[in-house]
Amino acid sequence: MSILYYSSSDQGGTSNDRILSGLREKLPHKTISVWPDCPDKTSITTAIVWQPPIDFFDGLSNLKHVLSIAAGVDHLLGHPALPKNVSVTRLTDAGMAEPMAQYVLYGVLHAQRQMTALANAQRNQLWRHDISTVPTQRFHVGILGAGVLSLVTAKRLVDNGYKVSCWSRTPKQLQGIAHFDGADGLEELLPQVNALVCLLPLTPQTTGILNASLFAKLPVGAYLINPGRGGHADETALLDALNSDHLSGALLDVFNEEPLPPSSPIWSHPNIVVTPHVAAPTHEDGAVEQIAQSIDQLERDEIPHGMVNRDAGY
Ligand code: NDP
Ligand code: OXD
Repeated sequence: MSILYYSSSDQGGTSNDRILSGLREKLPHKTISVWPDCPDKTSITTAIVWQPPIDFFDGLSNLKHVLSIAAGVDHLLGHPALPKNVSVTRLTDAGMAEPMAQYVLYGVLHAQRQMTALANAQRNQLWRHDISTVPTQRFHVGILGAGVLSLVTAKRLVDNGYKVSCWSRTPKQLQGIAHFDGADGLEELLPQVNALVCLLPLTPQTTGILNASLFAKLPVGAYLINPGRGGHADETALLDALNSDHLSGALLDVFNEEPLPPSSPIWSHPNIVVTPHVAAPTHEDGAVEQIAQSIDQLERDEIPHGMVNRDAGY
């Protein structure tokens, strides 16, 4: 088995060199080439990638497995040249759940303590003593997603006293967390929440889910936290919902176009906090450990925990 490695960038402080050297240390008997420097493309059976370029798969005629150096696989499943017959495996937690839970907790505190209104008051030298806070046990956080990152995040919020509900495609029983599923479940959940968190994968079904119709179903003053993917949000509809004061603010980590272009009105919107796709960067040691384990399982014809259902899109 020969491996081909490619990563588009050192995202969120993650060092690709460190992942690569970690993989070489962990898999000493494997040949690991770094795209495009690959003398014999036909020897490659496994690819380890983040955002592979358009011609990455050219000539990889014996490719069997592709492993994502990320939790999301939209960068792969949306690739027009990804061969149909290869397996796709992603990272599951691998050190990302903790920073994600922390990021969302920060956003929820920001929303609950009305930090958007208070920061705007400071800019205008206004002593806004009238701004009040919803008590923690009544502050309801709705999380779109009930997967690996959502559940750790939900538990962190519950542990901090918040009322939490998760929404997902399939029904579930969750301890201490209310659960909603399907289109009807979403309709029921949205009007109840003070803050909405999007932790969905980007699939054809979830693209544009944060749109004008969804925002209209949220109560006035609700706050949006999106560390999922930029493609989940209709950014124009989001700006409209903020400008009409239907939404009180948003914490956004992901955008339709990344890096967020200088011309985007999102940069300077007083009610938006922008972070540059750093909510939960890939943890180098966690990624190396899990990728090496998945390769080992794939070689033994076992199904790794992070094997993606290509039909479902995640
Ligand atoms: P999982 O696959 O573990 O969880 C996905 C959840 O979304 C599942 O609960 C799934 O439902 C639900 N879901 C999928 N499609 C639908 C749908 N059509 N309707 C309703 N629910 C749906 O993913 P992770 O928790 O590991 O990661 C989630 C996403 O977080 C990643 O795909 C990535 O986009 C993003 N991410 C962002 C990072 C950042 O730094 N900003 C870092 C890491 C990840 P069900 O349980 O029924 O299958
Ligand atoms: C991921 C990400 O999906 O970093 O892991 O966005």
